[in-house]
Parts: sequence; C-alpha cells; structure tokens
Amino acid sequence: MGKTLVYKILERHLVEGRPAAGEQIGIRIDQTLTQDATGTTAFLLYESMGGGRVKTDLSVSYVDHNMVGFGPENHNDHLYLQTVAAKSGVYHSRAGNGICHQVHLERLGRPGATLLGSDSHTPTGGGIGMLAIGAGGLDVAVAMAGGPFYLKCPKVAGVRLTGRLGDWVAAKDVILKLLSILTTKGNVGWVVEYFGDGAAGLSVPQRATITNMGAELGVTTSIFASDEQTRKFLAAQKREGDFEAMTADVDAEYDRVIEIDLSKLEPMAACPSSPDNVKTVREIAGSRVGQVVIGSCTNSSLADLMMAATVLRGRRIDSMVEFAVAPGSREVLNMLAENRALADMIAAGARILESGCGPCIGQGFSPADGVVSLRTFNRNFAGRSGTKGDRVYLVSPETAVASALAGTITDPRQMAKSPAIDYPRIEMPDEFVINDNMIEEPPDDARAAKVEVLLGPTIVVPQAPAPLPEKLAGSVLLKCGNKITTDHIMPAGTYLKLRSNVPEYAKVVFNCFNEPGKPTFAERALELKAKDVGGVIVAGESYGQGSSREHAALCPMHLGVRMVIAKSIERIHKANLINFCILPVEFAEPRDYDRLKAGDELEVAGLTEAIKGEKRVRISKVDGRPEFFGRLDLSQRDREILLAGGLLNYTRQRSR
Ligand code: MIC
Ligand code: SF4
Repeated sequence: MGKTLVYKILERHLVEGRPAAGEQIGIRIDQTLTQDATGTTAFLLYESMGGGRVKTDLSVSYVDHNMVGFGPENHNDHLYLQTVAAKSGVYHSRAGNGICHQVHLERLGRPGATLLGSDSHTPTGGGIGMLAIGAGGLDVAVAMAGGPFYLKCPKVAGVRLTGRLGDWVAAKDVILKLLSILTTKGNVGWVVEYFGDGAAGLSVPQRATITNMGAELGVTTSIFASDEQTRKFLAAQKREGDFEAMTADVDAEYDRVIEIDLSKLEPMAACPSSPDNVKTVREIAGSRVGQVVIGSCTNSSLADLMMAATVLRGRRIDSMVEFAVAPGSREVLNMLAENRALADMIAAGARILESGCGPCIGQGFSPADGVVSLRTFNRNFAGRSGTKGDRVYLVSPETAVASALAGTITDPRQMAKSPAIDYPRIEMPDEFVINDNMIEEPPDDARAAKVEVLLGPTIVVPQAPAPLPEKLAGSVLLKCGNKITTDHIMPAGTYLKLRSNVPEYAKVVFNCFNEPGKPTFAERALELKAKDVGGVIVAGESYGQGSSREHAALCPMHLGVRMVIAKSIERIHKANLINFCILPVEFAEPRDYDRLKAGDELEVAGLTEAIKGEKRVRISKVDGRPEFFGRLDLSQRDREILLAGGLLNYTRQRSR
C-alpha cells in the first residue's frame, strides 16, 4: 500500500511510538514559530525550564498581533521578545514585518520539514508541503529545548481536487466548501491531504489560504504536495535551494476521500458567527454592507491584493462602506507600493492598515452596531471583531471587493456583467522583492551571553500549577453549550495586551458570560479557590475550538479551575489543559451533561489513582443524586504530566 505525504513526513521525524492511526507518537521538530500574543508566555516558560540556545534547526519569534500600543504593554513585550530571542539563538521578525504565517511561508518554511507554532494557523505552512502544526506555547517551548512533540498519530482524509476554479471563484471558496461538509467539530485526530489535478493547478498562495483555514475544521493540519508550483514559489522567493519534491505515492490509501470539483464551485460565505455557517454568496446577496476588510493570514498575499487593486483601479468604494486593506507582509506591502497598486487602492478609498493581524483579532476597526462586516479572515466568532452582537461574514477577496464597490453583498461573478470587468488572473512574479532586514539573525554564543533580556514591569512570570489532590472537591462554576471557543474563554480585543500578565488577564476569563451587577466568573472562582474548592467547567461538544492560546487554560488554572467535563474537547485546548494541570474529562454518557447545572457540588475520590491508570473516573454529586462516569482519554505521557503537576514541573523533574 502506498504512503500518504503526511505519513512520509511523520516517519522521517519519528522518535517514539509506532506510526499507525490512533497511536501516541513523538516527532522531532525542525522549526518553531511563536508570535507575540502567545510568545511572551512561551519564552518565559522556556526560560523557567533553563533557557539557553534553542536546539531546533530554526526558531523564529514574530511580532504581529499586539501592535497598536495603547499603553506600554505592547512595546514592553516587543523588547522582551527581541532580547530573549537574541539570547536564545532565535530569529526575531520585528513589528511591521508581517503576519507570522505569511512571512514564514515566504521566507523561512521548508517542504518536508516539521514546524510547530504557538498559533493555530501554523498549518499555513502546509501550502509548501510542510507538516506544520499549531500547539500551546509551552509545547513549543519544549520543542525549542529539543524535546519531541507528542501527538495522536492522525487519520488522513484525502481531498481530491479536480478541474479548475472559474473566474471570480477563489481558494477561499474551496475551504469554505470543505467547512460546509466537515464543519468545525468532530474532526479531532484527522489531517487533510489535498491531491489531484485540481490541487496541482493551484498556486502556493492559493494552497496556503486553504491549509490556513483548515484550522477551522479542528484537524491537526492540512497539506499539499511539494511540486512544481512549490519550486516556482520558492524560486521567486530566491530560495530554490530549500525546495524538495515531496508527494504521496500514487496508490496512497486515505482513511476517507472527499471529492471537490473546482469548476463547479461558486463564491461562498461563512455567515455569523461560525466559520462553518456556510452559504453561497448568491443566497445572501443584496444585504447592505457597512464594512469590508481584506487581510489576515488567510487572504493577504500579493496575488490577493493585486487582484483587488486591479479591480479597484479607476473606481470608487461605495460611500457607505468603510474599506480597509491589511497586507500580510512587508514584502507584499512593499511590492504593492513599488508597482503602484497601493496608489490604485488608496485612490479608490481604501484605508491602508499595518501588515499585521489587526482587525482579525479585534485590534481596531470594530464594526458599528448592527452593521454587516465582510472580511477575508478565517474566524467570525461572536464578538471577536470587538463589537457585541457583530455580524461578520467571511468571504474571498473577490467577493469582498465586489461588495465594497456595490455597497451590498455581491456575487463577484456579477462583475462580469455590465459594466463588464474582466477577471484579473494574477500571475506570480518571477521574483519577489526581497528585503529581510526586519528579520534579525541571532548573535553567536559569545555575543548572546552579553545580551540583557529586557523584562518590563507589565510582564509577570507565570506560576506553575499546584498538583491535583487525591480527592477533589469541586463546584460547577459554569455550564456552557456546544462549540465554546477559546475566544469565549479568553477574550482578545482590548484585553489582548494583558497576555504577559496572567493575574490581570485572568480577571476576564469567560467575560462574555458575566452579567452586570453579578459577581464575575473570576470573582466566583477565586472565592472557591480561597476555600480550597476546585472550579469545574461543564461544556457540550467541541469545547475549546479555535485558537492555540494557552491562556485559555493558564488563566482558569490561576483562578483555581481543576477540571473540565465536556462532551468533547478540541485537540490543542485539551493539550493546554493537561499542560496546566486541569483534568480534561469527557462524559462517558453524553446525557449526563443534562443532569449537571451551575452551582452543583461534585466530588472525585481516588483522583490521582484514576489518573495513574484508569480509563474513566467516577464523579459523584454531593447532593446525593447518582454518580456518573467521565472518560479519561489520556496517553501515558499525559497521565505523567498531570501527576507531576503540569508540563513545566514534568520537564523540570526529568531534566534533574
Ligand atoms: C487567533 O487567530 O485566534 C490567534 C490570535 O492568532 C490565536 C493565537 C492567540 O490567541 O494568540 C491562534 O489562532 O492560535
Ligand atoms: Fe493573526 Fe488573525 Fe491569523 Fe490569528 S487568524 S494569526 S489573529 S491574522
């Protein structure tokens, strides 16, 4: 039986376990990336594990999320990251150089390599045939220290792409189509591998849009072959030397195959407020639009923005639409400036935002109340834009630009009608304009030893958790429903700047569920903690969707949360819970979910015994009603980490 590309790369990097679906394996990590919103914690934890020069082939620290700078926090973080990177042998991509995933794809990613990133959209690297996986910052810190990354060996879904995209239909529509099939839940333990003649015809930036937004499926990663398209892209980036051809065997067997005929696709949109609430643009056309943004790590390549600029040339944005463009990297921005496409966009009425995450993570440009906002991003979770009750639609740059001109949601294929606008098919340049002077190379050991790491007063070193008790007395702090995202747990937006200060940031855990005039989640949790009662969160399916932010475990841990009981928990979040010693439990009988409510007092006797080797744990309700069982779906290593009091303690103990 032939091998999938995913398994070929996994086998090359295997250091522990057997490469068969469902088995726990450890793989060697060649490259890591961190970004500033998760990176400060990752580096603080890396330093508390002993620090020193990283052991990977390449590690990069990017600054792209926290850049607005209201108050000193953001700049303090940048200075810490710049100096700690120099000290640790890590490359540092400075604020303004672009979004980590876009820059990494352009300048540093390598086909066939493994990349671990403290950001859920790390799989963007799958666009050039990397095995690129998102994880919590502490897992990335361990990889920087030379430790393997542990995961459940995945099942592989093959997506056979055939045909060719029609005019005004985009790569974004491919991934939106797949989201409509697979949804955002139920895909834990899978990876997606694209193949077929349709895949071969897609350029690297198109592929990267698809692998990027694969994060929304909840799969471990997504990948395309490294082929002639990849070689062309790397050659245009003047790094053909990094190219290596890598594909699946022709007779590779996938665990399931999904067929998508590109020529049959039409423009799609993810409607409020989930990336899998997908409809065709045709179905929702006509609604008034108040805001349009082209940007984010999903859709801000040179090709995307050149397409938009070409359509906008000589035209004007609708007078009731605020339209903004955030180029994914400085390379893209610079090229748009040099070829005057930037001038075309400015003349049409575009506001030009920084090369960074910006509005995608609620850093400004929040929509007005009740207004429809069209964005080329990957997430439209409720409130993520910074506006409560927001109405955010995720669309392709083609749909975005057509709608910005019309002032209403518009199927871009309308552009071919009167007055006809030809679809600008943008070819990749033979050479990108390269300028890496904002990627700082780390100094040699002698100079690194003299670097002073700047730790501003707004940066607080996170504490390791207390070990779990033998018998847990707990109280249900919150009962929530399905698809609770890490944005629900730890809001970003104006709170994002608190990422380096856990005690402060923890005050807004589950802020979206707080009610005016009543004690907040954090206040209630701290009250329990003072009485030595563990906080418990009860949730439905797919708990912890979305980002890799380990603050969604770290901050609840700080507040004394000790257990999450859910119908199912997403991969990265579950790992983060274990890393910070919060027990992840899944209902053995999903209907037991209905028997719990906020305020219930629970007891788990023999907790550490159960963690040592049981597959389930007995949970009793103190009010006398029947007990129920929770499943412990944990690897041996997960169990050891929990018993050690979290990954930091576990790593310290093992290095003694
Ligand atoms: C996101 O898109 O939600 C983020 C912000 O990039 C997160 C990381 C973070 O919360 O810092 C992610 O995707 O992992
Ligand atoms: Fe940044 Fe948005 Fe991409 Fe996250 S999804 S890395 S916030 S651009």
